[in-house]
Amino acid sequence: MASKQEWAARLEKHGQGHLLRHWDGLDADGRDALAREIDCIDFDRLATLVAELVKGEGGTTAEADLDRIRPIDVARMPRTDAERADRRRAADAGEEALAAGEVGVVLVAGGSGTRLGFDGPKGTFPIGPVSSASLFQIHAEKLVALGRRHGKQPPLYVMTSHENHDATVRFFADHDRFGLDHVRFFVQGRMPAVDRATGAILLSGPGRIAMSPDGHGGTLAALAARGGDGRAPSCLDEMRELGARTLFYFQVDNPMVDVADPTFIGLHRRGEAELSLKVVEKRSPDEKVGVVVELDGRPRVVEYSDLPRALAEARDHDGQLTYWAGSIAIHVLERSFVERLVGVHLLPFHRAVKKVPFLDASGRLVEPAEPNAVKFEQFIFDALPEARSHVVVETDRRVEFEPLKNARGPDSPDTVRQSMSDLFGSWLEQAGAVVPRRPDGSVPFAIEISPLYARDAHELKAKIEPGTVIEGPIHLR
Ligand code: UD2
Repeated sequence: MASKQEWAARLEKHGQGHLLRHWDGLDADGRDALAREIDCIDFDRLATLVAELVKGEGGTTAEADLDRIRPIDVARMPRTDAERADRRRAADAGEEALAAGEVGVVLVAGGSGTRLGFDGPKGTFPIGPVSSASLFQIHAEKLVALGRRHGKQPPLYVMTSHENHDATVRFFADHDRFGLDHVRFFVQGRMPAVDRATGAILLSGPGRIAMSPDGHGGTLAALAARGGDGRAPSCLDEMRELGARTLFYFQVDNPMVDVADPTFIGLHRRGEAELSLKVVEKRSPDEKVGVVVELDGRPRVVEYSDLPRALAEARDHDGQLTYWAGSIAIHVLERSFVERLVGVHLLPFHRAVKKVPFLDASGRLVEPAEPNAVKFEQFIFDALPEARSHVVVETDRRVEFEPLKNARGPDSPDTVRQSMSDLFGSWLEQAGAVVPRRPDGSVPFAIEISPLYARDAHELKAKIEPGTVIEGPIHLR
């Protein structure tokens, strides 16, 4: 290992010499661990990011001229019989791909979930309205159900972070992997957090750098990285080996997601797309979803925090939001697209101003009351302009989107459980059951249908006696 002097020379060149401030008090293991962390940092790239995103005013390194954005073409919800039949044909194509084992599933679960205030990986949060099943269980059982329907269960790849990896792996092991045939966990990369005033890297302990996950854009590099300390094949290699060429990507926080939705996969393939997105009509200008737009003829997602108010509020002559297409972070990607980008195209970093506890010069741990730090994150949807072709598909939020973000208020356990119960209530109604409704259309008690019981309204129909009256909380499993 290099000596303190050698590390110091390297760090001082980048104005980060303070990282060795507590070196002398560390034992050999502590020094080794700190040196390894330092060694992982690309200081030249960090210096550029600090100049642009900490000392400069840029929202991203690839700040676009948003004056030139235009609405994008979207495959809207089918409204006619012909359109519904066309979606059915797309679903057939997607089902063929699933039955042929050509689909892999990527679940991103590396976020820290600070807004939810839950201690543990977000995927372990008990969300089932009746059963308290975890987010992970609900997602996994959808895959098991798909496997039963199509004869092949798509392999699942779960992205974790350094912070939650062990707990996530343990959770799946404790639950016999929820019946999954093939699940692999891969850890995303990290970036150091820096002081928002000076750009100095923060220490979280005498021998520890304040690192945080590098955003879900880190998925691409993490899929390409070799596993098992460099001895195992990368996830991409493994997918190639398995014949999985189309990847369904989704976020852990939305239990309503139609995992490996055949219609979406079919539309993506028919459009010979490299990256496709699902969108919903934004509820209001300030809903916290990125919008899918066109910029200079190329597709792009503009994150909600980057969209100027005037554009967010712009309306067409019919009163609809001009930029209505809200991304719900459900994508389909070609594996070959990921392979083409990795190592060649670096996604831009965005800045997130956050509260990060840090060691001050005297070695005292400070819990800041105000955001003191900048974290750097990549977003997967920044790969969109690189795609040779894309498809944007509208879906119904009542069927597919209610994310768990906050402890209370919007996007909280209460709203998520209610939306799940409402959806399952409508499945029961489609199957001929009678379900009470409040005046606002919501169901008055918890309803849950395990993916293993029925994967959708159509599957449920075969199991429900028409005219069945649902009188109270019910869990079909
Ligand atoms: C994300 C989208 C937003 C909208 C919304 C829908 C971004 C920047 N914005 O908003 O446009 O689609 O979701 O719900 O994505 N994650 C990781 N590693 C990381 C960071 C995040 O795996 O380093 C995962 C995280 O576990 C979660 C997902 O990515 O599953 C979304 O992260 P978030 O909750 O921070 O994103 P949010 O709500 O700002």
